[in-house]
Amino acid sequence: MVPGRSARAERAGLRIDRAIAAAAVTALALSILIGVRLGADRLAGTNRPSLAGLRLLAPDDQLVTFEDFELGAPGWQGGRYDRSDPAFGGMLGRFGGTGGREEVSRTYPVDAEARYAMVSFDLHAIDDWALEDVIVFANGVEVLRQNFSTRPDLRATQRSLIADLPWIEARIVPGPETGTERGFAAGGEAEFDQTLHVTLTLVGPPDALRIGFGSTLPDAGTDGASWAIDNFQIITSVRPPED
Ligand SMILES: [Ca+2]
Ligand SMILES: [Ca+2]
Repeated sequence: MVPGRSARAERAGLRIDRAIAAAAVTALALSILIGVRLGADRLAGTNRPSLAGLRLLAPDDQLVTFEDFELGAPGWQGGRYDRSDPAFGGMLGRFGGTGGREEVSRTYPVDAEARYAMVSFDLHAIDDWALEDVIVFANGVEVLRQNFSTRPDLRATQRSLIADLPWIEARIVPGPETGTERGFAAGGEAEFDQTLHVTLTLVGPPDALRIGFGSTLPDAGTDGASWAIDNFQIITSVRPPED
């Protein structure tokens, strides 16, 4: 369970976990093929990648938030907002290194009946990365560590590390512009930009769900390399996303 979950919800979540385990068996064969291509891996070392998908609102779903950051980034602790490059538009960012700590976060109320929370966003890695990480947190727990580089000698080892926890699934798909020069510093290939579409499915979300971000970039500034978040969405449901 996500930290903060009530005992009643944990009992319900145990039943849900078994249902998810059965569904995951059928999905695993296909997802392994995609995961190898993306280089996804579990933090504990077991390959367990999966496909990204677009979720449309169903009758049981609740839209908790959708934020495109075109007018600002209200409610984000440590947040800032940038719309200085028209190729990117408004986004939550840009940020540099945080020493690996969660320094940008927002907390959302979750309906007590919700069994799943699907958190999705675009993750931009801008300019010259050398396999440093962007880290995603759920209620303070590290759930995803994604490194980046468009340097030709480092690009092949880029990968996603998904926490080996029973209550988290992650789907990561490169956006169509990834690996090209999109904006900000326009230099050589090392300053190309990347965009990943990330979807996290949390089983048994707590009543107050905090999503946070940090990075291991060495420089707190954003001149050499930076990251940003856009199109941040949370949907909760009583149904698993595979339905
Ligand atoms: Ca935007
Ligand atoms: Ca760039």
